[in-house]
Amino acid sequence: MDGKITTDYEWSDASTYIITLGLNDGMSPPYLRTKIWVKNDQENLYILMKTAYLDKIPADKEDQAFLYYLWSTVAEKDWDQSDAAWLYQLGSPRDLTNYDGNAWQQDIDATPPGDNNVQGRGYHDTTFYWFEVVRPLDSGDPWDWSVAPDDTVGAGNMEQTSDLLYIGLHDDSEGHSIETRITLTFAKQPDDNHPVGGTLEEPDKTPLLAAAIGLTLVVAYTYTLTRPRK
Ligand SMILES: [Ca+2]
Ligand SMILES: [Ca+2]
Ligand SMILES: [Ca+2]
Ligand SMILES: [Ca+2]
Repeated sequence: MDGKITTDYEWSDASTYIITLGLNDGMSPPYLRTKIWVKNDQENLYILMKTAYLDKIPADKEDQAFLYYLWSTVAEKDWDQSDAAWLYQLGSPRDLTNYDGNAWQQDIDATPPGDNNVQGRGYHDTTFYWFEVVRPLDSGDPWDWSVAPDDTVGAGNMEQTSDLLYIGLHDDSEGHSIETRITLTFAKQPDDNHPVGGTLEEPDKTPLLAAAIGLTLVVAYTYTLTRPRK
């Protein structure tokens, strides 16, 4: 998890998609075209994101990437639980919780204290931001999401006030997030040992419109842990 494609095969079995990040849940510019590599091994979710920033925002070593999830413990209610993986170019990744609509708390500072279950980092070259992240599907930590193969997260409830999953960049110098909502479905391990897909979907950018016409992305099952190394 060094923030880049380290070897030819590291991300070769992942599904790839193009999404667009923006302000206001992705609706307003700057629009940042982002390629996503995504896969799971039934224990962890792996994401690599490559974002074109040139001419849209100035390159900045403080800019960060994130994946966060807001959900409710009561059906059809507003979200009351939150979990985020936050990635830096400089410094260690953070595992967050207790979002109040403005600020997050680190799991390790929560009561009772949780663990940092996030790995990953990023960097920028002269054209792209690159961020790589791993987070468990179910860490056992009360301050993290708990998902399983075959689950779908981020689809939203009827009013889209919970079950919300976001991915994006945090422009620290500007104090705002350039992001978009996505829906992830985790593929199950197939019985016949052939890869199967799940879906990752970018909802329509129109707020409160349930009908999603966005991109459908596939979260492939990965054999990274069992495949012989070259
Ligand atoms: Ca890597
Ligand atoms: Ca945690
Ligand atoms: Ca957390
Ligand atoms: Ca910046």
